[in-house]
Amino acid sequence: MALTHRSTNLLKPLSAAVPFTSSLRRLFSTDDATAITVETSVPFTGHKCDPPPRTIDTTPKELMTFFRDMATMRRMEIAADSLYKAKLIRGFCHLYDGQEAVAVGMEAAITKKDCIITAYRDHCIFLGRGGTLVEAFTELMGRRDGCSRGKGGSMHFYKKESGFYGGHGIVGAQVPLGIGLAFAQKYSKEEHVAFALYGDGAANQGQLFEALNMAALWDLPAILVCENNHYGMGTAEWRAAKSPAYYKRGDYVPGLKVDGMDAFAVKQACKFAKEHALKNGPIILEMDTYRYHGHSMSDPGSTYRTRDEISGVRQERDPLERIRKLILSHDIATEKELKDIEKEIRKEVDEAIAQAKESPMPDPSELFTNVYVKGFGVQSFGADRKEVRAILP
Ligand SMILES: Cc1ncc(C[n+]2csc(CCOP(=O)(O)OP(=O)(O)O)c2C)c(N)n1
Ligand SMILES: [Mg+2]
Repeated sequence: MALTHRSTNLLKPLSAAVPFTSSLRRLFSTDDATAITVETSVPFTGHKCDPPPRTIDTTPKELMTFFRDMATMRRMEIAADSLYKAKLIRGFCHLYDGQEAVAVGMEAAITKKDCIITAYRDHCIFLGRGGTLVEAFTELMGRRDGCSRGKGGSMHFYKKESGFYGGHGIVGAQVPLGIGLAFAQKYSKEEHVAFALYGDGAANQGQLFEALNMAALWDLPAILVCENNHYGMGTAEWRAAKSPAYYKRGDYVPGLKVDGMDAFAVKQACKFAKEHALKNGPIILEMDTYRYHGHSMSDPGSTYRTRDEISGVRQERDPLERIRKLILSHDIATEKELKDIEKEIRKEVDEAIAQAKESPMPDPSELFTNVYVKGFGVQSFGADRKEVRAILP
C-alpha cells in the first residue's frame, strides 16, 4: 500500500548516518575543559544557499543540558496525556513528544531577545523559552496561575518577556504575525530575529507566501521554520503537497533541509539562519521531524500510519536517545546516572502537577479582561441586531 511504501522514507536520516563513535572526536582545550566535536546525522541540503558544515563543537555541559531539557519536555507531554485522560485538562491538547530536538536546538542557537511564534503545539516551545512546569500545567488545567492566566489553555501559551508570542490555533495565521515581529525588530534597528514555526499542513497555505513576499522585499530578519512531522491531522504530506520539499517552497527565498530529530543539526541550522537573516533577509528551515502522539488528544494516531512506522522512528531517530548515546559514548555520564536524572525529572513533573492543582479557577470577572479595550465597553446585540442585550465592561 502507498502509505507503507512512503512511510519507510521516514527512517532514512539516521539510517544514513555515520555511527556515533566514528563520527565523533574528542578534543581537549587549554583550560582542560573537554570540547567535543559532533557531526550532524546527515548533511544539510541547501536551496539557494551554501549549507553550513556538518561538524559542530559542543561540551559535556551542553550535552547534559540537552538531555535534561528534552527529557523534561518528554515527561511533561506524557503527563499531559494522563491528565487529559483523567479529564483534568479539557478542550484541545496537541502534544510535542518526538519533536523536542527542534525546541531545544533552536534555543541553543539564539537568545531570548530573538522572538518565537508558533501554532497550537506549543507546550515545549514555552518550556524552551524559560517557562516553568508549574506555569505549563496550571495553564493546561485552566487555572488562575497559568502562563495565560488559565484563559488560553493548551493552544495559547505565551511568555512575552522572553520573546514568546504564542501559541495560535488558526493554522498558518502565526506566520504573518511572525513576519510582523521581524518588521518591528528591523524598524527598531535591533540585531535580533523572529522565528515563525508552522507545520507541513500549514505550508500549503496562501498567507505564508504573501507574508514571505513582504519579508523578502523588505529584507526582514525572519526565519520560517517548517516543522515537517509528515502529517497534517490524519493526512500524510504526500497527499496534501505537490512538492513536499518545504525548504524549497520559498522559491526566491533560500532554504535549508535539516534533520529535526538531531538537536545539534537544529542548533547549527538556526545559528546559520540567524546570521543569514540579519544580513540578507528571510530564510526557510525545514525540520524533518515526527510526532509520536496523534494530532491531538482526540486522535489515537494509528489509523493513517502503521504502528511499525511509529516504533521504527522511535528506534532509529529518537532525539533523546541520540543525545543519550552521545553522552555514553563520551563517558560523560553512566547509564545509571542518566536514569537517575530521568527519575528526578519525573518527580519534578509530579510536584509541578500537584502545585498546579492547588491553583484556583479564574474569577468569572476575568471573562471580560484582555478581550475588549479597557474603558470602551462593548454593546452586545440580540440576533436581530436591533435590541441591545447587554453592555460588557
Ligand atoms: C485555518 C484553519 N484550517 C483548519 C484548521 C484545522 N486544523 C487544525 S490543525 C490542522 C493540521 C495542521 O497540520 P500541520 O500544519 O502539519 O501541523 P501539525 O499539527 O502537524 O503540527 C488543521 C487542518 C485550523 N485550525 N485552522
Ligand atoms: Mg504536520
